[in-house]
Parts: sequence; structure tokens; C-alpha cells
Amino acid sequence: MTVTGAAPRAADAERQRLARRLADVVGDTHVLTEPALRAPYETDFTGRWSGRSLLVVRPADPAQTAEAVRVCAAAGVPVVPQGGNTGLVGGSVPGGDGTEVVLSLRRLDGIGPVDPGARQVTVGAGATLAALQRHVRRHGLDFGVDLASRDSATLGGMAATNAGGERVLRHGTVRANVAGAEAVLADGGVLNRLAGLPKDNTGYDLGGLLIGSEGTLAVLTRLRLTLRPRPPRRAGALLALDSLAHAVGVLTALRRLESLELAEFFTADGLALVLEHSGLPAPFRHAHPVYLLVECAGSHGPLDELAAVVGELDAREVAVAVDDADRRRLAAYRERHTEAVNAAGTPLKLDVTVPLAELPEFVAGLPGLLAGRARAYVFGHLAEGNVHLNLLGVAAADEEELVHAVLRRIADTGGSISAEHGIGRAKAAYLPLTRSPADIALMRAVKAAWDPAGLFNPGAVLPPAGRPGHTGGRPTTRHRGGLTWTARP
Ligand code: 2HG
Ligand code: ZN
Repeated sequence: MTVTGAAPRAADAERQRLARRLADVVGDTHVLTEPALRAPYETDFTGRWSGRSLLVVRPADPAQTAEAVRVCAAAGVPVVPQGGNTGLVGGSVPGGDGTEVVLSLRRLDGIGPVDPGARQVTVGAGATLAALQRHVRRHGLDFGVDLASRDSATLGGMAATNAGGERVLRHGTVRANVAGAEAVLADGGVLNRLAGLPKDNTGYDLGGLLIGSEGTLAVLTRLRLTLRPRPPRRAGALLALDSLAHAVGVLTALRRLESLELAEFFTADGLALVLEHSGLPAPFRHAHPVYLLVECAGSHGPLDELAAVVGELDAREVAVAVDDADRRRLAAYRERHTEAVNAAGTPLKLDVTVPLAELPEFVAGLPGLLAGRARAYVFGHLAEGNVHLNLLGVAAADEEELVHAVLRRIADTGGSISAEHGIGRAKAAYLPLTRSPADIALMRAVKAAWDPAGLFNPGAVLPPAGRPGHTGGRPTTRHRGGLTWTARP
């Protein structure tokens, strides 16, 4: 099915026909065809990534999801699976030509009983992280991954992007916290790998392959999650430091603490923006070049442990959290960066990994690289070398060149062009910078095996076919009304 401006009436008739077939599956109220109702599903929350869908369909359960996929596949209509739509790389919103159906998984928000022996729970793809946390914490357990968008991010979306967040240094990314998955395949069949067996060496890990596949292979409908005991005691501190090199040194000292769970950095510019936007009081009387937020969690006195190590460090100033409310207050200085940057403009976001030893030099080199063409805010997850580079004030004409220059620099450091947000559409053309031709050929073969007709999330992850992509030459993206859309195959 194609919907073009040249044949709007025919297109609308096709939209209505598909809508009727899907309404038979999910009910009238869960097929959204009106532009105003579709709009929240078509733009990400930064406002940067925005497209146009044919319609939005909202199944209630895995069976309805499978049937909806079957209907779309029979009509030849591409499907963009969507969770909480908190993604930042254009991977959860449709492309610009109005031909794709957004399949919202938000109604699949059930959370099953906790199995305290296996320390596992099964959740629907649409359950939010915050709802899961409330559910499992009643049992003294926790999910290992936590992130600032916990109230809207869904477990399905987090698994599809292999989200990382704040506690990766202790518990790994989502991949390390998933014991099984259920997904709807491109032909409407269902892959069920939910048993959660800790030992099961029976061939390829099909469920595991879906973690980080960004909705390009199948639609995740349920997940079996691994839980961990929730440490009863937590302690936090905010350290004011001279530089990022200083922060890396401090982190190295703190890593001898087994209880260390979080090490987040930000800079003076970012803190100033957060204070201005939030009205929060400044954490210290003076501004400092770099801040490191750390947290420890354990059964016995993490505060004493943390205080002892922090006491040996040459921090300029330290604020220690003595209770949970303090800890949340300190965490807000870091967690509120995203909303503060958003309030200041529509950011160009580059989520990258830099080998830790290279991180200070990479950040120090940014002004030269950007040459005054953007205001840069850097913050992120220090232990993984995960820098969130947020650029404001970038002129449309400079955008491609800046993205290319930064990602090229990342490739040169031996880092990754996507740390935890995924490739989506935003970075598909740049994949060759850090994945080899052999890698990409294998990825294409995997995609062809799972989704031969290219039904799921077209334009995401894989570079446009037949183009070399960004191995160093000219960008292969195009602009559309101030947005950059990766050229589609
Ligand atoms: C975070 O760590 C998120 O806060 C969002 O990954 C990062 O806004 C960003 O660039
Ligand atoms: Zn992050």
C-alpha cells in the first residue's frame, strides 16, 4: 500500500480499509486514524524525530498483536513497533511518507507474579520500568537496570534497544537482565522463549538476538526478567572535581568498592542549565568544572565505606547524602539534564562510547571539532565511557557535517557510535563507521531470515542498501524541514 499526495482519496480509502480490518482485531477505539490522535505516536519526546503514520494500532495482548501483524503483512504495510516512545534516535517513530503503521505495545502492560525462588518475573512489553520497580520491590527484589525515564520507558522498548542507564557498572545492560522473550514474527507466528531456564544450551539464542534489535526483526510482546535482591542500604555523594581526567582517577579509586553502583558525570555548563530550568538550589556555593555523582548499595554500611574512600580523594567539595531524600536530591542534578536541555531547544543528541582512558581528551577536543557551530553539553555514565553529547543551536546546514565529524572522531578512538540509545534511523547511515562490512553483511542476512519482506521498522539500524554509508565519505542522510532522516533503501 502506498499513500501519496497525488492520490489522497485512494490513499484514504486504503487507510480506512486497513483500519476496519484492524478494528476487527483490537476494537474501534484502538485504531487511531485521526491526525490529532496519531500525533503523539509520531514524534519523539525531544520533538526532533517526527514522521507520519498511516494509522496507529493498539493491541491488548500478544494474540491481538500477532493478528494485527498478520493483517499488516497481508496488506504489505510496514510496521513500526513502539513502546513508551522515549527513544532518542528516531527508532520508535514512523518515517516521513505516511505509509507505516505504528504498533503501540503500551496496552500490554501486565506484570506477572514474582517467582522468588527463580528470582524472575514475566512482564508485558508495555509495562513501564517504574511499575515493575513498584511491583518487585515489595518482594525485596529489584530489576538491575534503572534510568531517568523510568515513568514512561517500557520494558519492551528497553529490551528492543538494550537500554543501559545508570547502574550498568554493577548489573550490566538489559541484555544481562533478561532470561527469556516472547515475540511476534513477521508472518504473525509467535516465538516463545519465556521459560527463563538459567541453563538451556539448545542452539541459537533466538530470544537473545531480539535484545538490541530495535524492532527490526520481530515484535517483543513479553519478557522474562531476572531480578536481584534489593540492597537495604544506599549511600550517595556528589563530588566537585577539577576535570574529567580527575573524575576518571576518582572513579578508579572508587571501583575498589564492591558496593559501587553508579558513577555519573556532568559539567558546570550542564548544571547551570539544570538549575536555571528546575529552580533547584545549587549543590555547592561555587561552580566547579566537573561533577561526579556516585552511589553505593549494600547490606552493611555503604555510607561508611563510601565516606572512607571519598575522604582519601582530593575532591574540591563533597555533598554526602545521609538519607534517601538527600540521595534523590543529588540524583536530580544529573537526571534532570535531559529535560533541561530540551527546554532550552531541540537538541541534536549523540550517545557514544569512548574508551575511558580517551574520554577526557575526546571531550577536551570538542570545541575544536564543533568550531563554534553548537553549544555542547556533555554528561553521562562514566564507568562505561558513555558520553551523552547534546548539541544546541546547530544550523540545519551544519548538522550532517557535525554529526559526521563527531562520529568519525569516536570511531578513531576505538569507541562506539551508539552506547545505549541504539542506531534507529538517526545513525543507520553511520553504522559502517564502527561495524565492519562482514558484520553488516551478517546483520542483513539475519534481517532477511527473520523479516524477508522488510515489514518491521524499515530504515532503522541497517544502512541504506547499495550505499557504502559513512566509512569516511559524504553523508548519506537528507534533510526534511529541519529534521534529518536517514535515506531509505
Ligand atoms: C540519560 O542518561 C539518558 O539521562 C538520556 O540516556 C540522555 O538526554 C540524553 O542525551
Ligand atoms: Zn544515559
